[in-house]
Amino acid sequence: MAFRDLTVKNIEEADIIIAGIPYDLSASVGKGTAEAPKRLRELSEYLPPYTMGMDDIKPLKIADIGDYHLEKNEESFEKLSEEVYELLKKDKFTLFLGGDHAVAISTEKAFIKKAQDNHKTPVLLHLDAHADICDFYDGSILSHATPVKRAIDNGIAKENVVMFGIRSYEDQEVEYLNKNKEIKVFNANDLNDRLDEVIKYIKDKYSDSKYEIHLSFDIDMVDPSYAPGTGTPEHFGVESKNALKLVEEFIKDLNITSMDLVEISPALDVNDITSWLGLKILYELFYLLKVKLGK
Ligand SMILES: [Mn+2]
Repeated sequence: MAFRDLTVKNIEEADIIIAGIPYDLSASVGKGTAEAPKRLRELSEYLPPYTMGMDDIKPLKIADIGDYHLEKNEESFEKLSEEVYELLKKDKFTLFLGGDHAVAISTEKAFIKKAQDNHKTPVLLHLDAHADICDFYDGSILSHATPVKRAIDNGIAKENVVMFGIRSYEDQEVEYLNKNKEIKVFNANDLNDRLDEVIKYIKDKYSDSKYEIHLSFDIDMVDPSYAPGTGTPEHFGVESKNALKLVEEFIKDLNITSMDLVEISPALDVNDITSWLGLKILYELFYLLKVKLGK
């Protein structure tokens, strides 16, 4: 049973929701991320529901609703976005397991709409080695290099897009980021060398309850020595413990209501260490969500 000792059948009884989006038709170099939801579920059967600090995660109840279907055309991305929007209306923390980063085009569109319904200001925290702010990439607007640009097109204000761990840029991204300085970019060195400062900046800016926040976590933000199983590895990345601390602090103190975990490729992995890294991070976050929900 996936997510051992944590799952319930009924969404209404669940504290948080998990959905897979096994799609990798837009990855440019290495592929295989479509297998990640399945592999993460398989490995989770072996992961005991305790944190590093021996805290019991079991009071947190998870509904794993299975996988969404996505094809490489605009209709399919639109349909997924509508399905995700219906799911987000349940008003429970929702975790999407990709898939390549293109899946966030749909999840973020749904998130923006739902935040606006709630009269909240949507915020996107983009954790990645890459800015993913191309307008058009590999002949498509629906690429894993375009989700942040699509989120802006779909109504998120540029000053409410923040990037973490970035260390690789296309020409068009450099041009766009130079022209739009309100998009804050922290590179991998910023996180490794002054993590507390970065965390404080974000908490000072986004702790107000008027914000609703989506966390998009591309595993390639983490250094490839910890996370080799990904299609576009970039060296000099974020240390795994710094990645953990960053997302822990965000989940603890910010109004994050949805999250993507994307770009894990089991086929490119070594002894599943990248999938395990994703799962270990998720389980620490599950515990923090449990505490936050008063369970
Ligand atoms: Mn990405």
